[in-house]
Amino acid sequence: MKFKNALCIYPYRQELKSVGFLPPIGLEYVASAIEDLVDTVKVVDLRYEKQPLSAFFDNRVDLVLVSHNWDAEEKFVKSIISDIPANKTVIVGGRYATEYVNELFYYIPRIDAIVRGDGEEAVREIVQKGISSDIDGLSFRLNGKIVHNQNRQLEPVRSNFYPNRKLRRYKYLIALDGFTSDIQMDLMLGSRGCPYNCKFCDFKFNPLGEKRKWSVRTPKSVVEEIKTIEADVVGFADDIFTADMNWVEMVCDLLLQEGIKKKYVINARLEIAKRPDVLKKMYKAGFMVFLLGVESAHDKTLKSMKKGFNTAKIVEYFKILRQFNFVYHCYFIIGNIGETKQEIFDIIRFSHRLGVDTLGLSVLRATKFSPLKDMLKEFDGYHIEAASGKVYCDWLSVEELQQIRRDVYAGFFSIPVILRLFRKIILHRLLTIRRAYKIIMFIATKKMKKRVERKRSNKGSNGQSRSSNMQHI
Ligand code: B12
Ligand code: SF4
Repeated sequence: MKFKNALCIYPYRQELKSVGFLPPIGLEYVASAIEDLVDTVKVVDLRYEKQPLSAFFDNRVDLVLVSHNWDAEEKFVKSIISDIPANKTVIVGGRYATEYVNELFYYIPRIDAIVRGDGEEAVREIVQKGISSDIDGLSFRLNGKIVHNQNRQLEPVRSNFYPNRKLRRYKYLIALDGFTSDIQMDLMLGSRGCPYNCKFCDFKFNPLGEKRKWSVRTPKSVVEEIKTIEADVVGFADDIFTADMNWVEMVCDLLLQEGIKKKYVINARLEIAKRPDVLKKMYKAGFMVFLLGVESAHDKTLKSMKKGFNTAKIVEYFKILRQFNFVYHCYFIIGNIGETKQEIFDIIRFSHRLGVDTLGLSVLRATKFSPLKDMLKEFDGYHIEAASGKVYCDWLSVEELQQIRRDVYAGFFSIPVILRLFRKIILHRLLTIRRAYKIIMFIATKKMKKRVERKRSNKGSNGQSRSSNMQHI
C-alpha cells in the first residue's frame, strides 16, 4: 500500500449555529471504504472536536483526506489545509471541491489532488497506487500543471457497504439556534438519484452536472444498517425516499418485524398520498417527518416547472395526508418566474389551507447546471445574481425577495400552527415534559439575556450621547 495511516477532516466550525448538527456521512463513507487497506483511519469533525487538530498529526499519518462541501468558511478551510504538515499527502473531495477544482488548486497550493464526485473507490485506488493518471475522477498536480483524469462513472447505491459508525468520535445531537437537545440524530442513504425531472431542480445533478440513475438498496440492507445506528432519529439523505412505495412498504415491514423503534425523516413527493395503505405502515414503523416539495401556490408555475401536479391535486393529496400525524415540512420557492409579490404571499393562505406544519422557503436559484438558465432567457427583466445564483427581476430585487421570505415565515407561523406541530411531536414521543421544560428554560434565559444586553447598550449609548452633548456644550 502507498499509504498506511489516514486522517479524515471535516473542516467546518460554524454549521452548528444553524441546523448543521448532522454527521458528515460523505466523509465517513470515504473513511470506511479504506478501513481494510490501511493500518489506521481517524475521522475528525472540527465542529465538535475539543483537541487542536495538530494533536492528530503524528508522524505516522501519511494521508490527509479533507471534505470540502460548501463555500462557507472558505478562509478557515484554506487555513486548515494550508497548515497540514509538509510530509503528508493532501487529498480534497466533496461537492464544492468537485465544482471548483481549478480554483482550489490555485487558491490552496497545499492540495496535492482532488477527487471529483464519489470518493469511495477513488480513495481506495489512491491508497493502493498513490496519485496516478489511472484513477478516474482524480485531478492532480504534475510538473506545475493540473491534470484532470476522465470522470468516474456514477455508481448505483451499494447495499452491502455503508459507513462504519464505530469510527465516530462524537455524539450528533439535534441542536437549533444555540439549543442542544439530548436527541441523537444520524444520516444514511436508502437510495441515490431521482427518477423525476422537475425543471427548477439541481438536486438531481452532481456538481459535474451529471444525473445519477435512480437506484435503491435492498430493504434488508437498509434495515441492517439501521440496526448499527445508535441515534433515536435517522434522516435519509436520499434525494427522494418514496419514488417506489412498494419498496418503502418492504422497508416498513422489516422494521416492524424487527421491532426497531426509531423515528425517520425523509424527502418525499406528494404522490405518497396515493398509497394510504403504505402511509399507515410508515406511521407504525416510525416515519415522522416528510420533507415535501410543494414549490408554488399557483398552477401556472407548477406547470412551467413540470412538477407533475397542480394545486387541485395538492389539495386532494393533503386531504389524505391530514389523516396521518406525520409532520409535513413543505418547501416553497420565493420568486418563481412570473409570480407577483401578492402571488408569493399566497403561500401563507395555501399552506394553512393544506395543513402544512413547517415551511422551508428558498429564493429561486439557477446554479451552474440548472435547466432554469435556458428558461430564463425567454423572460424579459429576469436576472441571475452571479455569486449566489439567485434569480431576481427588475421589479423584485434579491433583498426584497429575502424580505418577502421573512414576511411569509412570520405570516405562516400562527399559534394554531405551532400548537399542532407540538401536538404531533408529542404524539411521536419526541417532546417529553422534561424536554419541553428544558426548551422553555432555554428560550426564557435567552430572552432575559437579550433584555439585559439591550438595557446595558441603552445605558452605554445614553452615556455616549451625554458625553457628546457635553462636547457640544
Ligand atoms: C444532509 C445535507 C445537508 C446537511 C449537511 C450535514 C453534513 N454535515 O454533511 C446540512 C443540513 C447541514 C446541509 C446544509 C446545506 N446544504 Co445540504 N444537503 C444535504 C443532503 C440532503 C445530503 C448530503 C449527503 O450526506 N449526501 C450523501 C453523501 C454520501 O454524499 P456526499 O456528501 O456528496 O459525499 C460523497 C462525495 O461528495 C465525496 N466526498 C465527500 N467528502 C469527501 C472527502 C474526500 C477526501 C473525498 C475523496 C471524497 C469526498 O464522496 C462521498 C461519497 O460518495 C444533500 C442532498 C443529497 N441528496 O446529497 C444536500 C445538498 C448537499 N445541500 C445543498 C445545499 C445548497 C445546502 C446549503 C447551502 C443550503 C442553504 N442554503 O443553507 C447548506 C450549506 C451548509 C453550509 N455549511 O454552508 C446542495 C448542494 C448544492 C451544491 N451545488 O453544492 C445539496 C446537493 C442539495 C441541493 N441540491 O439543493 N445540507
Ligand atoms: S425536485 Fe425532487 S422530485 Fe423533482 S427532480 Fe428534484 S429531487 Fe426529483
